[in-house]
Amino acid sequence: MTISHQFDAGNITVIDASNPNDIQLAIPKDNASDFLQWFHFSLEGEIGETYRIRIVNAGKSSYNKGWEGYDVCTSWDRQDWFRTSSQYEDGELIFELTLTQSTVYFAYFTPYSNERHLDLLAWAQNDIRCSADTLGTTIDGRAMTLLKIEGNPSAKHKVWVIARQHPGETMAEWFIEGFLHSLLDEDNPIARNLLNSTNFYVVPNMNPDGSARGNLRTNAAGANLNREWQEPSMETSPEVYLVRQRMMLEGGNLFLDIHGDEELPYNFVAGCEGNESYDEKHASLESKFKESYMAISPDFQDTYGYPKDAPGSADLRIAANWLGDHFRTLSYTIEMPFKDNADLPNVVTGWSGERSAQLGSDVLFPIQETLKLISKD
Ligand code: GEM
Ligand code: ZN
Repeated sequence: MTISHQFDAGNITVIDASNPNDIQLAIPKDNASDFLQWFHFSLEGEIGETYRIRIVNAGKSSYNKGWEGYDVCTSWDRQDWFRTSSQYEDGELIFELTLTQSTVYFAYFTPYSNERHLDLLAWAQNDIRCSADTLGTTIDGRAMTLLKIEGNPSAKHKVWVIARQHPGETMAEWFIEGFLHSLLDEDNPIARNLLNSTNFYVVPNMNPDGSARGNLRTNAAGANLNREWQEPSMETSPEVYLVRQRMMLEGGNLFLDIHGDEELPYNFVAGCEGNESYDEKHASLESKFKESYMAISPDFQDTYGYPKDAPGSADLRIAANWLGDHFRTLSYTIEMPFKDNADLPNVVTGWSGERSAQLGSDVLFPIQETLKLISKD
């Protein structure tokens, strides 16, 4: 029996794999940091044999409440992913599977590989309205790619959508895939309406190095990019430095930062209520965005989410907070679950890449509705 992780975003350590009924694994930390939660590995064994796996350091992960009610993402063909029932007991994540073919893959969430990322960039540029800018390179030498989608030379709005600052939150790039497919769909009336008045600036992967390395939360320098927005540096957070620099150059009327959440089994947003600059106008834009999102998608809700920041207490190192304060406009963190949407569970897949893509497609409507309010200014 062989456990392997030597592939894109692979991440596991084998403690003891001598007994198929008690395979002991551990999740390594992100490089140069103490964060740990993302895992991705393959198991090759005997068809018909049952393998029982214990991730023995699950209780030491960054968000260990994330294992309560969590089931491991599993795939035979690396395309179709489903959930394997799992238990979180005494700090260990335990699951077992009987092989119906010789190799199976397990991951914290459906992976989004660098190859798929490059395919998405290439596919998008096939559309004459979409062009790519390399803003610079990351610490490991990967391109920081901005996609510009411009439908009308006289467009007056600019919308920015960035994703996967936290590389293990792969649902974020699945969201972008769905978002781009709908935005560039010539038969989508909301997309056509939006592109008549709005240019889009999309960064599908803010952290390509951390993604390939199999990190949960950091880049190649061990930086948590979503704490770098107040003072980014080319030395430790070039990804943020380059994108923020371009945002300052271009400006923007609406900003979305796409993430995943380990603990809350819901889709939700986190806003700028703690910013000192937060006012009634900003609050009205947030209300419009949320009510529009709930109108178009029963997968979105506004009952559960992060505790609200007290007035004036916002951490401006966080992208959405810094952007909302600097540009004085709607700036939301969108969160999707690693578990499932408890309001609309799917016992086979849990929350999935496909459902993330659908939510990304649906976000066109709240963007449209919120820009109508912004246009009235
Ligand atoms: C979160 S964003 C944190 C937002 N918190 C509040 N109170 N606005 C992060 O970076 O910790 C996003 C994420 O990691 O998914
Ligand atoms: Zn995140």
